[in-house]
Amino acid sequence: MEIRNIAIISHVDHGKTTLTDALMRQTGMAETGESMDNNDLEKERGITILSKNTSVYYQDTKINIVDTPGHADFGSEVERVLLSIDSVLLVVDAQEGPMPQTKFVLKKSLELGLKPIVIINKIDKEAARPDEVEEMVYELFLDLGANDEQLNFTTLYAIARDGIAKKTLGDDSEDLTPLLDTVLEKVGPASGKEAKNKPLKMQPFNLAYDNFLGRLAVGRIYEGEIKNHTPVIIKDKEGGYREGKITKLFTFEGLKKKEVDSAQTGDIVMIAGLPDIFIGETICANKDQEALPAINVDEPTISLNLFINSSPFAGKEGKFVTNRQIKERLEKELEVNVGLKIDFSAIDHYKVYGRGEMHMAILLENMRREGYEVQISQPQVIIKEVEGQKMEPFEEVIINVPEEMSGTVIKKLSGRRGEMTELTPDHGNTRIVFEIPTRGLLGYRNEFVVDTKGEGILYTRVIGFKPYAGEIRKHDMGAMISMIKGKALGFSLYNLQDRGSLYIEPATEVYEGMIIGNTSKGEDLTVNPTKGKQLTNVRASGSDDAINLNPPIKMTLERGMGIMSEDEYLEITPESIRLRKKFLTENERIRAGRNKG
Ligand SMILES: Nc1nc2c(ncn2[C@@H]2O[C@H](COP(=O)(O)OP(=O)(O)OP(=O)(O)O)[C@@H](O)[C@H]2O)c(=O)[nH]1
Ligand SMILES: [Mg+2]
Repeated sequence: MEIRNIAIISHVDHGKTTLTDALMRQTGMAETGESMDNNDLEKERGITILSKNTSVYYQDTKINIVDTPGHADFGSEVERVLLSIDSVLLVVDAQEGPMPQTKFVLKKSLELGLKPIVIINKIDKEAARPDEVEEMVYELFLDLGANDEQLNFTTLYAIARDGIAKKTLGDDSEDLTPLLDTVLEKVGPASGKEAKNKPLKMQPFNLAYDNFLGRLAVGRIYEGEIKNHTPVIIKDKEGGYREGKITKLFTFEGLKKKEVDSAQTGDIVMIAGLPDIFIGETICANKDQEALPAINVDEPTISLNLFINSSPFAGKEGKFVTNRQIKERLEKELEVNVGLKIDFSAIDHYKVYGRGEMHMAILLENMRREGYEVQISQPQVIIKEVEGQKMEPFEEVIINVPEEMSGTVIKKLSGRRGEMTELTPDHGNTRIVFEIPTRGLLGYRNEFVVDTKGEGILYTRVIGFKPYAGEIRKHDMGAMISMIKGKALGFSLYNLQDRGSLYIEPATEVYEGMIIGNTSKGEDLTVNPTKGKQLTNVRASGSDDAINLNPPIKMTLERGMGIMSEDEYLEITPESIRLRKKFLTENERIRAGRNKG
């Protein structure tokens, strides 16, 4: 049977998974309602976090499909996938047009010599402008240096949600047949005869984990055949090799994995039995074979310290709270989370290194769902030294805001050592592009939302390490800190809300040292949120319910990571996310402050 290997790529939310699901449904590989986004967090957030494999059969051909995540924090994962497939479906929203991540994934694809098939999706949207968007995509191909062959791309129009693809906008197609036909026509078979007769060569581009089987590797067979229960040689990036044995072998079929005895050249398989296998190594039949070109995994850019929860409320909500339980969980994470690094050497914490705030937040969110309690320190940018020079990660920030807000945005980013590289009008809005140290960007997102009244759009993407940009002064928000343990009362919160924005609502249990809000003045303020009503202050109906409280700013993982200061911890439990001072009493904080100075 012939094989085709493709990946679906796009900016976040443009419809990759919806399209993949529809392809599976129409080829009989999945039922209505089944989706590639199948872990809880993906379902809840409505985004793809991990790239995943499936395959469908069409006209006696097996089409392996990798559905990739669109969020920029996972960009390096998409890059790895692109090395292992033969073509991509580039999905572009018919209203939004090409967005920052469209550009990134297209650029990588073109550099690798792939010939994308373009799918203008969501043509059913009221504000869809497929012709205009097609033109914009063409411009983007040009800008990115596409060669003639690549420029001559095929465009399809789709309503992925309804499982429809068309070759021209006027077609009355009712399913995805035009897309499947295009794939067979435009994407070359995964291997020729020559490769088939060679000894095995396969390369993992992803990892997975199974409680019984241990680490699993997902990879493409470039040459020869892979057989279950056979010994193999693993060639590493340093030119060394080690021995191993395949103990289980799977191919992908719809949403399932199918256990097989052997698989052919060109196929994408998942194997068990190699507990120390890593991305980009070459699995082959004998040690004299040449290794495939290595696949690089991008380095982490930020780090944070992870502790056992030491707050006065520790252990109240979590099932797993001990050092040992947390360590085991983190070790398990390393089996699959390729961009993550963890240093276990410190006595009182684990140092976790990741690719961005979202990347870190997903790990922590998964842990709290599973019943873990932890607390973390403020995320820090990784600074390294290369040939005597201090280097730090930089990001490209692409912003779209109403014109009148652009001044504030430019001023803030410039103040954080950003350099503007583009400023263009965009349909009544302004498009602003900055290059800025990640350090300057940490915590900016929350300010951006406030400054642009929620109307601005902000995308960021790591572009690599560059020379250290010098000191960045950020004006820290002050914290409103509870001086007491107890239940917050509406009456006290009402009085406090003039002095800043609150993170809690009435009846929230608080403890001494817990941060219940920020202060507009910018200085820390210790308060009592549990104070009862004083008779002289009773007004109107006088009941707590009648008090007009502003809705609190809900503390989330990402918000907490963004606004926390160096002398604070974020406490993360299955039920709650609380910000607290490292030193819980005011006396301790004063003493610590003195010692520092
Ligand atoms: N109107 C309309 N909405 C669509 C269409 N296709 C997908 N959507 C919606 O767009 C949203 C995002 O779809 P997904 O398939 O999750 O997007 P994605 O590209 O996989 O997103 P990430 O994996 O997070 O990058 C969902 O709410 C879909 O229902 C379409 O053809 N028309
Ligand atoms: Mg998706």
